[in-house]
This record gives sequence, C-alpha cells and structure tokens, in this order.
Amino acid sequence: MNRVIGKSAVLGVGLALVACGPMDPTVAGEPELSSTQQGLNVEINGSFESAPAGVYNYTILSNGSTALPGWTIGGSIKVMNSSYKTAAQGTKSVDLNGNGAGSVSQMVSTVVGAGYTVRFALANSPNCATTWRYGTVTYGPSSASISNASGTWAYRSYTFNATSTSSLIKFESTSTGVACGLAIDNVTVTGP
Ligand SMILES: [Ca+2]
Repeated sequence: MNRVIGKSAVLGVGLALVACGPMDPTVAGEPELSSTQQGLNVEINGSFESAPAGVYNYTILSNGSTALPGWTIGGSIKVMNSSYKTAAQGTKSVDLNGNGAGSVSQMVSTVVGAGYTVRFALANSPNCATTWRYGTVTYGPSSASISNASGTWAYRSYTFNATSTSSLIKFESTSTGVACGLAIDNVTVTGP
C-alpha cells in the first residue's frame, strides 16, 4: 500500500500534472503503468476545480445539482473559492456543509480484488475553523468517521480492496443543523 500512496501524487491529479511536460521515459517503460493509468481514470474532478465559476466567495449547491462534474451532491454543500478558503490544490475546495449537512460522492471503476488508496486534504471551513466538525468517508466496501477542528489542510489516506467493478467514494457531513463544516479538497483515488 505504501507503494501506491507514493505514486498517488503522480497518478491521481492527472489534470494538474498534464502540463508538467513529457513523461519520464523510465517511468513510462514500467510494465505496470498501464494498469495504474486505469486508476487515473477512475477519479473525476477530485480537486473540484471544474465547478461553477462563482463571482462570490462560495457557491452553495444542493441535492440533485449537476454543477460539480463527476460528483453527486446530497443535502447542501459549498464550493469555496480561494478568496474565501485557500484551496489545498488549485483554487476551489468543498465545504460539506452548505446551508446544512451535505455530501459529495462518486462511483469509481475498480478491479475486484485490487487495492486502492483514497487520499484527500481535510480542513474546516473558515467560519468553524477551530470547532469540532464530523463526517463519514466511504471508500468501497468500508467507511470511517472523520472529525477535525483545524483550518489547516492535512492529508488523510484510506485503503481498500475493491469488491466490485464499481466502488463508492463518498464524503458526508454528520454535523447537522449548521452551515459550516468539514472542508475537503484534492481527492485522489489510485489503483494498483
Ligand atoms: Ca481544489
């Protein structure tokens, strides 16, 4: 698994790294790259950079919105611009609480029995930067509670072995009744 985590920065944020120049030929020659490139495709818009332009500090999106490509939205979330909350990567991130608790999720293509790593940056939204906020992360067949009380981005990683050809990746706020929650950014899902 450590091997996979080490590669995630290269494989998971392909959108950002496309502009980095020619691929290292020594890396391209590795026979396993073809299988890891499949991992690249399973993750869509993990940094939330493809989002409504928004002229304000943030845009609230609600259940059923299709404004955040790749992601299914539940409840209410915010897409935050860097003018409001400096993103961990790029210029946008997500607050899992919009007007209230919300969620973002997507199904990713996986190979049954193969190992995957979900990695993301976690912080709190500015208005509750040092208040405890809670949520659940679902990664394939597993889920875990997450909590945080800091406005500083820090990365967390979870690994799973896929049990299906399609695996759920979901981040959900469990802090209800508040309009400020956990912030996430730079989600990567990398394969074997
Ligand atoms: Ca971002």
